[in-house]
Amino acid sequence: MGGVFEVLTDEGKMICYPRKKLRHEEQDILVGDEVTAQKISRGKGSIEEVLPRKNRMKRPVVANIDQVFIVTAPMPPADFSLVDKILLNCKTQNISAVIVINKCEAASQHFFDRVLHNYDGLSDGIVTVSAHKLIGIDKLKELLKGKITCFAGQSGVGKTSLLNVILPEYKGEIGAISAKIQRGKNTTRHTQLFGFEDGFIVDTPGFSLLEIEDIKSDKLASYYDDFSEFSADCKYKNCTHISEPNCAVKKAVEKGEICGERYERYLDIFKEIREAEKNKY
Ligand SMILES: Nc1nc2c(ncn2[C@@H]2O[C@H](COP(=O)(O)OP(=O)(O)OP(=O)(O)O)[C@@H](O)[C@H]2O)c(=O)[nH]1
Ligand SMILES: [Mg+2]
Ligand SMILES: [Zn+2]
Repeated sequence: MGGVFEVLTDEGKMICYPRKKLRHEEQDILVGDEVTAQKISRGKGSIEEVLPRKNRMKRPVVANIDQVFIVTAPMPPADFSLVDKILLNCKTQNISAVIVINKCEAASQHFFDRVLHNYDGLSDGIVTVSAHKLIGIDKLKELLKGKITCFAGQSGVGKTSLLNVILPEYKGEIGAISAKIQRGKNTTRHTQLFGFEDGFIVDTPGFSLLEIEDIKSDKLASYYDDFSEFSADCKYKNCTHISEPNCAVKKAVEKGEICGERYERYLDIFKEIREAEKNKY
């Protein structure tokens, strides 16, 4: 926070400033980074070096994550495009992703069906939970063991509420949902790691915009596992499933074998990436 870092060492936590050299190189230090640090006095030190990362997420900004819990809920209205994008980022960074449906006590059957229709088989599991009614919490704890897990998702879905239940000593601030605009209030402001059962949990600020930067538009479809079983039958080998003739993916959408609203969002994400590419070159 504010250029100061908490580093966990064999001797406990140490408050560290980055070495001038690191600041000079403009090498950013991320939550989750492994670093070498030099002790200066009791509980204080300096970060000397950032060690190579096994992965890094752009949003939320974290490094060296084993899995992401993509938290979604019926309230505020779920943004599945954001879920798609977080899934895409997990794929490119080799991070497993679990979809967590929070506020299950307030969700309709239609909502569960919709999540399943969109994502069944596309993540490393879908878990139904409620932070308020303490449903599914043991299952989450089981999944958290020994791993570094990042909670990600829209503002107001209940990431901090879940963490508070899992780790009562965390005491993260919880925000109400704005009744007027039906949105979370961006309550969590920074990303922080907390130890839990030989692993770590990371609470992160909610967000709504996410730019896909490391996937080229013509490769986007290759990250959609739900398309791949059909795309072999497209007329063109490099079919983007947009307007090409004899596209097996589009046919599967028409027959309801691929989730239609997920395909519609694919078109939007494709367009977004195309626009960004145009502006770049
Ligand atoms: N009905 C219901 N509401 C919940 C549940 N869990 C959290 N909430 C409510 O959802 C609202 C937002 O909760 P937070 O935990 O602050 O959400 P967040 O995802 O951390 O939001 P940001 O920090 O803004 O990203 C609060 O009003 C919570 O009381 C739940 O299981 N059921
Ligand atoms: Mg929060
Ligand atoms: Zn096609």
